Amino acid sequence: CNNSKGDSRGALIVLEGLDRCGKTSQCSRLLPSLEGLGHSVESWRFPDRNTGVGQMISAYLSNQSQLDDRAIHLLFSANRWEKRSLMEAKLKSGTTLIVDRYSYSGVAFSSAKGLDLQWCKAPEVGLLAPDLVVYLDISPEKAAERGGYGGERYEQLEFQRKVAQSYHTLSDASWKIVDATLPIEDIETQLKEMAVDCINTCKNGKSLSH
Ligand code: DGP
Ligand code: NA
Ligand code: NA
Repeated sequence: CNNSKGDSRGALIVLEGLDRCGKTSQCSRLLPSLEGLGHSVESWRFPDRNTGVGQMISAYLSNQSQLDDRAIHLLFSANRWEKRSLMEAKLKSGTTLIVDRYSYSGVAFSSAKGLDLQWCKAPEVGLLAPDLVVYLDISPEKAAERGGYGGERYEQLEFQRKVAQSYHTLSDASWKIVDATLPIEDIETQLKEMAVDCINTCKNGKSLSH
């Protein structure tokens, strides 16, 4: 397709799912595979634990600090906001971003604690909208069997069951659901195909939204 404006942008591709669903491995496989096709790609993740806010989040997740449920919710959101302008610049310059967790994690994990869904969504309004959301689908029970959880705050079966319900509530028809129990190569093939389609749509002029 001919993009006469010459301003082709990168795609914002988000992977979501329960802890131990395999997102992180898939993100790291997708990166070189898209680069191999000649695309400019970066792999990002939220929470980004490298910032000051990210360090507070990390301390909370490893149970080194206690925070009010709403306070930590807003910190997770702030952690996305502090990366927003860089995210926009990267996308506009033509770089595709593969993002391991985004606003949906924010809403799914906090609403699983019983916080009001609309209250959880509010601080996410105005962040860049993903071009593609892929949900790596696994039951909480199967996820828990996978080599055990790492011991962080949310890695408990009962809680993950609630997170799964929240994701189910949040998901819409635009989400691509991938069976996370398939062989790792099969998941990779599906993801690559979806990502390439999405990158091409964005290149061909689909505008960035929020
Ligand atoms: P990860 O680094 O992907 O393992 O994420 C760390 C944990 O934090 C994981 O259990 C998911 C959870 N999480 C990720 N983003 C958010 C968020 O925005 N809000 C809340 N409450 N939890 C989140
Ligand atoms: Na985790
Ligand atoms: Na969406």
